[in-house]
Amino acid sequence: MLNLKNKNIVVMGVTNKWSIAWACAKQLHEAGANIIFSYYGERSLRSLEKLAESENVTGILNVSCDVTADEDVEKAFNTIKEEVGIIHGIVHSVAFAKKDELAGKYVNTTRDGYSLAQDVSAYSLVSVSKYATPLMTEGGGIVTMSYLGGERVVQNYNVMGVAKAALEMSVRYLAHDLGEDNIRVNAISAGPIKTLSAKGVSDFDKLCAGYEDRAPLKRMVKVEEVGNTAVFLLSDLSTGITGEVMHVDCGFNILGY
Ligand code: IMJ
Repeated sequence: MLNLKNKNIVVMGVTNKWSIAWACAKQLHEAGANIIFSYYGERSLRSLEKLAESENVTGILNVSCDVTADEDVEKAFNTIKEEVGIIHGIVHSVAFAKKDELAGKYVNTTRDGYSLAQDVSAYSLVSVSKYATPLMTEGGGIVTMSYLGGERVVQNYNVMGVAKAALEMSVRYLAHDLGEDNIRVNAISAGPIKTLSAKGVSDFDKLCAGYEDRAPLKRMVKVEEVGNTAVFLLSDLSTGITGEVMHVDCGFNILGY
């Protein structure tokens, strides 16, 4: 049942070998899926080409997609339609906020910084869903990445936390809309992972140390565990699950202290 053979899955958001999107692609590939990568910028394309060679996970298509422009999202999915035909799943692993707004006080968030974070990190899922669903004629799954800072205050997460709150609520509204087409929409709320996006975060090492002490499983979550959950949520083992935000965080979110 956990077999994604002949399933075409779009993976958005690989920038380097630490990317959560890359871990998802590897696990999906191992489960038999055909992967279509969407990338943003030449540097990410070169990363994808290098990774394909070194880790033997080659996409059936690499397509450029700037998620902040509807025309570009539309164009990307038109290309996918022409080259591949139908798709069965999407991994949306895309987020961005200005670095200086991921430190200090949330009250100092600028209007521009707020819209940028919302645009790239939350609205992009809506736009992608709109242009991708016409290709999902056999039903399918959409999975996005969230974080605990979208439900509770996590120091420095600030404007990204508010974007993740919007993203998680979009998951529910999209699940409601797309259910009739047998398209399921879910989020994975991953524990902290040392990606490039996390490395610059102030006090990240301190946060990790506290995590290993306090999380029920007494360790950090592995990026492969997030990838495996994406496989599950895109497979027929999870056909009853939609609109869900699934914590893959070694249990950290249950703590009340
Ligand atoms: C990010 C910022 C502050 C605290 C944080 C994080 N904690 C964790 C993260 C505690 C775990 C990583 N995370 C969950 C993210 O969603 C990161 C998003 C992000 C990171 C950057 C860094 C570089 C940059 N812009 C960014 N935009 C989004 O310029």
